[in-house]
Amino acid sequence: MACIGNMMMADKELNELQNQFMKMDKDNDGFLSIEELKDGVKSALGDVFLSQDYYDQMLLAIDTNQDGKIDLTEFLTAAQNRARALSVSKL
Ligand SMILES: [Ca+2]
Ligand SMILES: [Ca+2]
Repeated sequence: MACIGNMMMADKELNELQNQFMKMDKDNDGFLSIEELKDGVKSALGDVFLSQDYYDQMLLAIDTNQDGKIDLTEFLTAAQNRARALSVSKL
């Protein structure tokens, strides 16, 4: 697995995110496709409508190596960035 050692994240939180990633990865190929991302967001947020543009932007933001799919490292980085943004906004 890619090095995520310098992430300041609790093991429990990391485990939960890994579980979430595996749940979203329906075909178990180790990557989230845009379709799997959509399904994951839908099951997390309920029955909301988000435009194709929104998902395209989301994929662009998360997919740092630009291979068109999201690996675990990218997923964890995105989750951590979001957590950081949330904690900053609370200050
Ligand atoms: Ca997949
Ligand atoms: Ca990628």
